[in-house]
Amino acid sequence: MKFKKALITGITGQDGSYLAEFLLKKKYIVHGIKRKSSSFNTSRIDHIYENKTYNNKFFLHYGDLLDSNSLTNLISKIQPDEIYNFAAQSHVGVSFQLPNYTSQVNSIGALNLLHAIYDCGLAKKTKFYQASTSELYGEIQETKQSEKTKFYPKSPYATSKLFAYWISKNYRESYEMFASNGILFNHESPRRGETFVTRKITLGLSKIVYGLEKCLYLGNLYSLRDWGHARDYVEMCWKVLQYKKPDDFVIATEKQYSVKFFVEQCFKYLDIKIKWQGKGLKEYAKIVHFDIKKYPLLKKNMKIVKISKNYFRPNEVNNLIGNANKAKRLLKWKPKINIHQLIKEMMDTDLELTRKSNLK
Ligand code: NAP
Ligand code: F7E
Repeated sequence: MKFKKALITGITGQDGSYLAEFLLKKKYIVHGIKRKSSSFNTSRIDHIYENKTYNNKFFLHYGDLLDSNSLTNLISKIQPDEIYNFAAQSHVGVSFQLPNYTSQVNSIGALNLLHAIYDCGLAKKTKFYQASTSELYGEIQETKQSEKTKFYPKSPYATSKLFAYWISKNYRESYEMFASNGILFNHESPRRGETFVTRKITLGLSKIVYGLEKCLYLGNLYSLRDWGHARDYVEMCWKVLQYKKPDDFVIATEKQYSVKFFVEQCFKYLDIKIKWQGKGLKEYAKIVHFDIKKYPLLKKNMKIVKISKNYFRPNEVNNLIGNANKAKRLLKWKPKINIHQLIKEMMDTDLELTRKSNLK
């Protein structure tokens, strides 16, 4: 039996790790590109590498989206059936400080990959998935954003992803390449990077509960996001490449919540009652009720969440909510995990992680 071969860029990231697990369960041979790093960067995939079931099925290679030679060499050697381009400088806030680097990796990096496929003579064989994003909608032009909504990127990150979106379409139309865009709305998990807001909240509150930190500092509490679960969404990325033709799909839960709501739900899950006071940069949440036996290190009236101007962006995307009708209809997909299940999984994992690291 011939197994399909997939190549994943960004395999050490949140989505790359979940997609690798998903494809291995589907009997794919999975190759991943990891960057050279001065410290270990494979914690999200070590468990796969160490799993004997996946001996000779899971391979890691050094490479970089900015090193086109490494991409051409790998693609020519592996001859993958599917490539998932997840590699990116993916932090919107950071992209304002690293606009040039972000554009190189996210825009030229995607082009490097597409052209490597073309140069290797694989334009008609290798399917290409581009990790596009709801950030393309930025200053929204329609209340629920679909594949037809006009883009209005508001950050170097979003603008760099706009190039990647269009260059993928260009290669589709110019060379009949199977190149598709998944326009994914925010998706989170216990493997989410620690500087993205949901993980910052679940990890930050866990550290406070265990006495390792005193306060959680956040930026804009009022931005609205459509948050799904990464494990759920990578299945969708795969489905996008199994569709009969290359196309672009919005993936979203179609439900919207504020950052403040996410914070409140985490406290609710912990069974700690808080009260918000103040406005603007002076807004804060203080503890009004909790069980001292369960949380001996907390104190009543302790200011547990404060606002810091450091976490505001020069230009904010305030309001995102997707319309995933096309994906539901054509790919027979719907999200399985709701925000409360997501919060439970993230809080439980971070509490356990903090408890263990506290014992060391
Ligand atoms: P992530 O956790 O930040 O992972 C990014 C990955 O890209 C990491 O493996 C990183 O390697 C790698 N990378 C960065 N620069 C690279 C380079 N120059 N060459 C090769 N690899 C490089 O991101 P994610 O949340 O999994 O998201 C996956 C993709 O989907 C990204 O393209 C992101 O922009 C896009 N996206 C994400 C969301 C979301 O809500 N998560 C929504 C829409 C779109 P290191 O581990 O070495 O840093
Ligand atoms: O911010 C606000 C922040 O950094 C969400 C990336 O995966 O999803 C992600 O981009 C919201 C923003 O994600 C803090 O201002 C408040 O309004 O978690 P985030 P993001 O910017 O939506 C899209 C779809 C991607 O494609 C990206 O790759 O939360 N916020 N206080 C904060 N954000 C952060 N990071 N830290 C705070 O303290």
